[in-house]
Formats: sequence, C-alpha cells, structure tokens
Amino acid sequence: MRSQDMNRDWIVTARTLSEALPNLQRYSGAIVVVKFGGNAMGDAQAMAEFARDIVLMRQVGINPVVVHGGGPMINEMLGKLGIESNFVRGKRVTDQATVEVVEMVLTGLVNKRIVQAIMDQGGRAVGLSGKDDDLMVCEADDPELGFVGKPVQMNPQVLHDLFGAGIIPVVAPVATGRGPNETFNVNGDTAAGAIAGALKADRLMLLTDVSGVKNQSGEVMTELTPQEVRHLTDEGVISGGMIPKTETALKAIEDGVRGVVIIDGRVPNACLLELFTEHGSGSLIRS
Ligand code: X2W
Repeated sequence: MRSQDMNRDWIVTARTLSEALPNLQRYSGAIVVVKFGGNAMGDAQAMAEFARDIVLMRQVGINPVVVHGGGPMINEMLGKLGIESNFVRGKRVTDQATVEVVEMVLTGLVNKRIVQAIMDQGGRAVGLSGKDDDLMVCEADDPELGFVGKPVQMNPQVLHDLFGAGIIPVVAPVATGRGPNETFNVNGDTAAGAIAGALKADRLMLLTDVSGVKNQSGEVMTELTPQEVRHLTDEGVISGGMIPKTETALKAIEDGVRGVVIIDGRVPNACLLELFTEHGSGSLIRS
C-alpha cells in the first residue's frame, strides 16, 4: 500500500536496488546454470523463494538454466516400492528397476514441481531431461554402478532455442545412451557441470547444504583458484561430500565455464546474494 511514511525498510530496499545496478549490467545476457539439489529443496516456501530468484534473474536479462537433483525423493519412492539401493563413491548403484524409478521421480515428480513453482512466480519454464533433443548423451560410468551415466556428448542447441524464446529450461539429470532405448541415471552435480561446460556458462552455481569450501582453520574461502582446490584436496582439507562438487567445478572450468560458486542453498536468496551484491556468498572458484 502507498504511504508517506519513510519507513527505513523501504529506503533500504530502494538503496539495495540502486547499488545492484553495476552487477545487473555485468550479468545482462549471461548464462547462469544453477544446480538445485534435493537437499536444498526443503519445503514449499523454500521452493517458492528459489523459483522467485530464478524468475528475477530472467527478468533482469540473465539466461538461467536449472539442473536439479532429487536424491531424497528417489530414496522415498524406492522405499515405498521395497527396492533397496546403495551408494558407491557418492553415486547410486542403478539396476534396471532402479533406473525406471529414477526416471519417473526426476522427470515426472521433481522436474514438474520446479516448473510449476517457476510458473507460479510469473516466469515461463519448460521441463526436459537429457533425453530431450539428445541434450546429454552418456556412456556407462563404471560397470560396478550399472546404469549410471557419464556424459560423453552434449547438444545444447535446445537450451539456446529456449533462451531465445524467453523460457527457463529445467533439466532432470536423466540421459540417453548411444544405443537404442538406453536410459542413464546421472549425478545431478555431474549433469549441471556438463551442461554448464557445453554452454560455456558465465557461472555455475552449485547449491548445497554447506556454506562453502573451508580452509585449514575451518573458515569459508570466498575465492580460490583451481590450483588451490587441488592443493587443498591433496592436503585432505577438501574431503567427503565436497570432493564431487570441487571435481565438477574443476572440470567445468576446464570446459570453459568462467566461474563456479559453491553456496549454501538454505540461505534465503542465496543466488541473488551471490550475483547482485558485493558481498557474494559461498566460495567462488575461477582461474
Ligand atoms: C542421483 C541423481 C539425483 C541427484 C541419484 O540417483 O540420487 C546418481 O547418484 P541430488 O539431490 O542432487 O543428490 N544419481 C548417479 O543427484 O540428486
């Protein structure tokens, strides 16, 4: 409602918008790939807030691509169906029955939930998987893992076509193979990295549930180079669940992505904080 009351909050809002101008200009036309993991999805409100940030990015001239996970949702459905699954080095061992559930849950349930959340915020979103227009073609990653895919050929034209139409692509990490009728389950971070690499994206944002890459003293490093990442990994400072993220980051940078940020998706407006404020958030890896 309009009012003459010069309430401080409104003044802060106007100032924040004004200060964002240089960053808005810097990212105009940029391609930003956002990995939205199952653990970052949280409740309906978290989903709505994430969707609003993505729609805002599009509104200010960025081309965002959402690549999602959904591990916890796959676990829940496998549990209901009485199918057991195990993880080896962070990846789900995927047999024929499991890959069918993975495809159903990711491309059906999770993908459409995100598309709907973006539509609810007034954006335009289209959901697809790596199978659509052969966006992501895979080979088996490791015989021990079954139908887990390693991306070997990317065809990102469909994403450019969607950007041109003002549509936000939402991609499920399920892929086709080189042979007929093959389906692969791809780790969400791996898929996001491969898509960002194929697009030579300006930014790959990996939304996680930790605050970033930490140094020896446990402090979050705001910026680090690929060499520093390798050094910290050799020293054992980067370990556990952070390793697949930093490996994805290094590979994406090698493929031509300008910068990769690892941020805490639970922080409200994490993406906007990173892109549009001097403060940034999480850890930025770039050469
Ligand atoms: C993952 C795909 C989903 C995913 C899985 O089956 O759980 C592999 O492990 P989050 O939520 O990002 O963990 N695929 C091969 O990556 O989900």
